[in-house]
Amino acid sequence: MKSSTPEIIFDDYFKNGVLPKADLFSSLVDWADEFGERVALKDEFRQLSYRQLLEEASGCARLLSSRGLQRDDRVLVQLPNCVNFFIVLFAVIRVGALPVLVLPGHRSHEIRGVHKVADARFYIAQREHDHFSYESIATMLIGEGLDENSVVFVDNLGFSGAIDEDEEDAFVPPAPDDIALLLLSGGTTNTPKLIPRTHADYVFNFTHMATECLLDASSRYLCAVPVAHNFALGCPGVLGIMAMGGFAYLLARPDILVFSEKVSQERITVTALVPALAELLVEYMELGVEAFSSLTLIQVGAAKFSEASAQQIRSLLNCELQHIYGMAEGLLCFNRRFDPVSLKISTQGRPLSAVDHLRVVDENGQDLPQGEVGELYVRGPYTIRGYFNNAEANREGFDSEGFYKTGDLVRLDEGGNVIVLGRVKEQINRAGEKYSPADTEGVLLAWDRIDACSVVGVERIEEGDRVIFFIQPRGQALSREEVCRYLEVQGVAGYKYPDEVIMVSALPLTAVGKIDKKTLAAQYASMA
Ligand code: OOB
Repeated sequence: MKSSTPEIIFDDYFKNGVLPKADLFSSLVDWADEFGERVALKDEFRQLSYRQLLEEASGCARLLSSRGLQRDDRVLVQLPNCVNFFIVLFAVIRVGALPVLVLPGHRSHEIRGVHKVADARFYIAQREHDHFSYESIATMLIGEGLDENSVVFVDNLGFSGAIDEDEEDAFVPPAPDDIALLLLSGGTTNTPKLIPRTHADYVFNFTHMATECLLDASSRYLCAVPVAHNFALGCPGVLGIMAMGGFAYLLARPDILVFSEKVSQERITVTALVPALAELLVEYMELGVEAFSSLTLIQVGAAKFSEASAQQIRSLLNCELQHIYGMAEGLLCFNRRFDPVSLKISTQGRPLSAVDHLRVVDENGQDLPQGEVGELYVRGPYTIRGYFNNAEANREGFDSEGFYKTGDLVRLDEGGNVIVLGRVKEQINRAGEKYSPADTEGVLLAWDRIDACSVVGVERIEEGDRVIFFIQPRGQALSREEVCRYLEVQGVAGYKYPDEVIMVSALPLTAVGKIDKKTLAAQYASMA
């Protein structure tokens, strides 16, 4: 399937040799040739060499194909960090189908929304993870029309089997600008947005990140944030590590004790963390840093990380700290290893590619002079040109020249380093997990105990957004516990639950009659 809105500027990335003529499965074949018996991946149950990964992914592709999976079909993949994730990812890609990478924390509410846009043919999950049974999600999907035989629980399957040369030709190799996978956008609307990443742009993304981060075959990566997230998957993430012949350990739950145990057991050299986890790590390291002595690089991204904590990590560990400002839509900015310390502490670094085109604009989309604060617009070789199957989001989210409107408020310093200052988009960022308040508001408004409500994220650098539900109840006041229980029954992901619930008799309105969130946030600040 071709990605949308082909434009000359994007074709030029191929003509000028910026984007590689590569695809993901062929990359795995190359890695298996080059790194063969080296261990590529490990989780709490098993480990796989590059060669074994190729064999299992090929076996899984044949199995899925025999169950009816076809080229261009969308496949909802809901797996925790585990070896199976990569077997399934490469298998689906091998068939030419499109994996839709949903998070293990998503529940039926989110998956139903994604399924509506993706119109998926298959659901692949682990039967149980973190005390939650994914069978309930499968049942919901079957109720929505998914074929029972298209639900695959991977823990019951073996994928091994030698590669059968005859069957090799059964799968047509993709073109470099075909869509390879669909990532999820944090969302600013109540309909989820799917982000089509092409083979060429994603291979570019992870190989260049790995090179720029100076990774090599001796690099050992601990994957502690969900690998379905672009950060851990390809920035450089597990795919970047594999492109260099390194090793990745996949941690299914981000528990700080297990994290530290694995760092020392597996002699981990590099890891990626969201600020909330990095803060926990700082606290934990104060008890002793011996367990972390193998670490040479900690990447922190997905939300703003405070300068104070960045300083603290640097002073506790003899290890590089790298800010990464990125987005599933593409653009990646980060500090380079040889940047001066002051830049590493106070900026989110420079773009990955010399041809990433960053503009800082005012509210009318007009360019601002260098150094001023405005919204960041970006266009470049690995930034998408449009969402999957979503004309409305494409009209709003991109300008007429194909620039993606990030919704982030930034300033660029003279050296082109980005400093993220806030956002103009209506989005909650809870420890790196993003979502649209409008989505949760929709669920709440369907409840007959609520007349009106507003979900407000109050930005707090140290802890991520604090999420406040302002509720105008119909009748009796509601407690936070009652609200959380309601969200759970509605199948809403746990990271969307409120930190506080405040009852109000009326909600303030703006001049045009919308709920005035700025006033609510100011009222909340004055209460604290
Ligand atoms: C990463 O990707 P997404 O798609 O989950 O979220 C993107 C948004 C950005 O637009 C920005 O609002 C925020 O997350 N963000 C940051 C940040 N990194 C991301 N805000 C402040 N400081 C940072 N360092 O979050 C993502 C994707 C790839 C690599 C790293 C992060």
